[in-house]
Amino acid sequence: MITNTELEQKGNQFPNTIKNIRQEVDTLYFTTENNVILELTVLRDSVIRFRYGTRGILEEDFSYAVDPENLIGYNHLELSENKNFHIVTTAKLIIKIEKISLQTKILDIEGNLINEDEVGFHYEESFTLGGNIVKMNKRSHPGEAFYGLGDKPVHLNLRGKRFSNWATDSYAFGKETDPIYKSVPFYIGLKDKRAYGIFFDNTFKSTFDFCQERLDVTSFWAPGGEMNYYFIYGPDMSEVVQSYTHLTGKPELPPLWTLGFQQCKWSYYPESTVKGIAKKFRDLKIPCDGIYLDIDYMEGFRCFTWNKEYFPDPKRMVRELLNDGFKTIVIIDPGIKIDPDYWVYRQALENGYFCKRADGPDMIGKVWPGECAFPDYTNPEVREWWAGLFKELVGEIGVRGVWNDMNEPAVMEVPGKTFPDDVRHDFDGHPCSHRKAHNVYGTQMARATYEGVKKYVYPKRPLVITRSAYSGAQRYTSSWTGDNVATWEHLWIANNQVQRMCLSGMSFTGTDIGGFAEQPTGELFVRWIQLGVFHPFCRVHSSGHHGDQEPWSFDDEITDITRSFIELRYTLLPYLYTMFYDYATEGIPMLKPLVYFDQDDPHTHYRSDEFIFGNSILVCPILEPNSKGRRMYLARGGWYNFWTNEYLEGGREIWVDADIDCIPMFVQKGSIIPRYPVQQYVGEQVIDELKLDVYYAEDVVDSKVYEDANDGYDYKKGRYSLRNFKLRGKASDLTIQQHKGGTFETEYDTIKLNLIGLPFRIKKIKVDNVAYDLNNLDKEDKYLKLPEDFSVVHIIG
Ligand code: MIG
Repeated sequence: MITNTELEQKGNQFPNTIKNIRQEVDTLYFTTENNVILELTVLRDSVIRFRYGTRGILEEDFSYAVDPENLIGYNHLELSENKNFHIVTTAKLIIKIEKISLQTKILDIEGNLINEDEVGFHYEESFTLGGNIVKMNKRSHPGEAFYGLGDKPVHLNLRGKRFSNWATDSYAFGKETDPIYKSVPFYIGLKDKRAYGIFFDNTFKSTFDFCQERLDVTSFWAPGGEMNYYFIYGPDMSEVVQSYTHLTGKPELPPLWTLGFQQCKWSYYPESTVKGIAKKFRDLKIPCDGIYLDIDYMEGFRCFTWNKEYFPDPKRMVRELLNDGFKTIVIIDPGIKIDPDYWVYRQALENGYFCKRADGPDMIGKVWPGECAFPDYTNPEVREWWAGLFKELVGEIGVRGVWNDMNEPAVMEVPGKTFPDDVRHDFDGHPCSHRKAHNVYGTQMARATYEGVKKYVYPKRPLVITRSAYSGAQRYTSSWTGDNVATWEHLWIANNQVQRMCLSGMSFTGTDIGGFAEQPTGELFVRWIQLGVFHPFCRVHSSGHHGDQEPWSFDDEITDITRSFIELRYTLLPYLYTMFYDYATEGIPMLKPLVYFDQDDPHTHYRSDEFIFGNSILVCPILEPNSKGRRMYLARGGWYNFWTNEYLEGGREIWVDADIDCIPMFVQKGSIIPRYPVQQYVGEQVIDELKLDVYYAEDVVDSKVYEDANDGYDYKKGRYSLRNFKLRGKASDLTIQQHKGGTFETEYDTIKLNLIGLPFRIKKIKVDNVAYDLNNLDKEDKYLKLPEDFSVVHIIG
């Protein structure tokens, strides 16, 4: 027998001595004697790309995740050498490349070691599949902590564990199930108070090992493609996350109603049921903005059709729901039913838009409609066609949002629950197998959907929700965490997942509140609502056969508490919207894990229950039944109990009372929290005043409120209102300055200040240098009423 022993037995191969260096503007090429190339690009002083080729070859450069326009702007780049190393110096980093091994060390500009290769880049040639298995080993240090990686349903700190990234339909997944729906090959390391990030932009099934196999090594690898990673330096975790989000893209502002409450079910049908649910929300005065139609609205699960028996006149229904403030969102799956009489199937077939097997036939698999074929969304022409399919659904019928499910892609009754590896994809002109395209399939579907919804919902803004995602998906879509379960453990998972997604560039995420599978008790439901109203995407969803899961499905007490928390969310809409504005403009995560908030405090490194909602509200969910409160860690700094206004110094564990109608919640001193009145849906009322809850601090604290027309694109032409506040507190006075930007005129002309925690009795107030009649303060329920365009208010004790 003849065997190719050389190819099969080479094992791990390592770069050897550097023989040649070449520089092209911001990029350096180091080539070794055995023909390994390291392409090192300085994107920013603190963002360096490392890319390795073997046999002297680099692949054609292409990424779905990275937005190339975001990659400019370093201040300094210098190449030097000493006996053992070539040295690249930027304004923030020193990168040493060892001459005999190509191994790298990265130091900050003061010379502190941030990250270094252990054996560094190595590879194995893959005879069976072609190309290389590409590998990277980094040295890890005791106490180094790791965060990120998308939707992993585990503790925030990833140390001691190994994970893979391969989008997987994971019905009723559990704590530690891996992988699940999303692939975000980005992690953050925190060592000696300094944070850095590594984004391994490789779409194959990558694996990350955080000191599990070897206590002092973190490694990552993939069975194909290139070793291609971005090193992102902080030293603050916030800078790492913002740079990563900048690199992989930020979303546009969503319409404000998508931050309102959303009610979903598998499934609400027929029309009378949908209407009945909507009416009940209004009758019970529980605010709600979005109502969702799951797969049963379609004719035999054919996308872009309606079951006319259940929904005889969808356009009328959607309009009537809208008249009552409900926006309709429908599900669209990737599987297209094989049916020669079905126009969507025929169009795709005739144009060759379906994914094909290696030998030519279409990829056929079973999903809800039965046997289906699947559009290849990695083909730009297919995406354009797909976008056009939303013309009737969105443009004519008036659907406002689309929910993409099953896009891992999920296939029923087959091993692996997805496409076989040999399926072919266009990959935007870089043809490849499913091994490479699998993890981006869902994102490219959501992207095509986004383009369609955006076009036909114009001049309004679109909403897309996806289950599967790869890094960068946040540019097009929001997401939810898939099929969770109505258990207390899943409430813990939900809390960790949404925080993790926020650290991973995908803030606009929520969980199926109450649990998708099985049925929650009223108590679990209400504890989940109490957490869910603080998640950027806030939707109740559940599977039909497990009973009802509307706010009124339990008992009156649960209904009342649920209402009060949904109302709380609606009063906080301007705060949420401002938070989204910071995310959309600067990549700031909407929720901040405690470690992000205060990485210098080691107590935060293993904390995951507590998080910061926006910039200044610390929330800690109740995660156990029969609780009257809980112990929690109050982060360092000064905090006011949201419910009692009691002031506490943080940096310690405390017991907090929180009976069934309460969640532990604290506001950071110096904050100004904007509030709207309760509305049953966004736009129900003219907002005739903005309330600002002002939490006194003997300090100088900045805050802001962003507002615009809540929908549409006028804000891009400057028609927004951005109020920047500077609070200055002293022992016996408090001043608040306002600086207003943008040309949007808010509807209200009054701002009402609610002063909390003032350590002195007010003797005098001046508004833009005019004395304010203190008698009014008593009349106005202790609120200080100011013209909305005030410049400075001075409160004197
Ligand atoms: O195979 O459309 O995660 O939210 O309700 C199940 C029906 C398909 C899975 C989604 C879930 C949705 C359900 N879908």
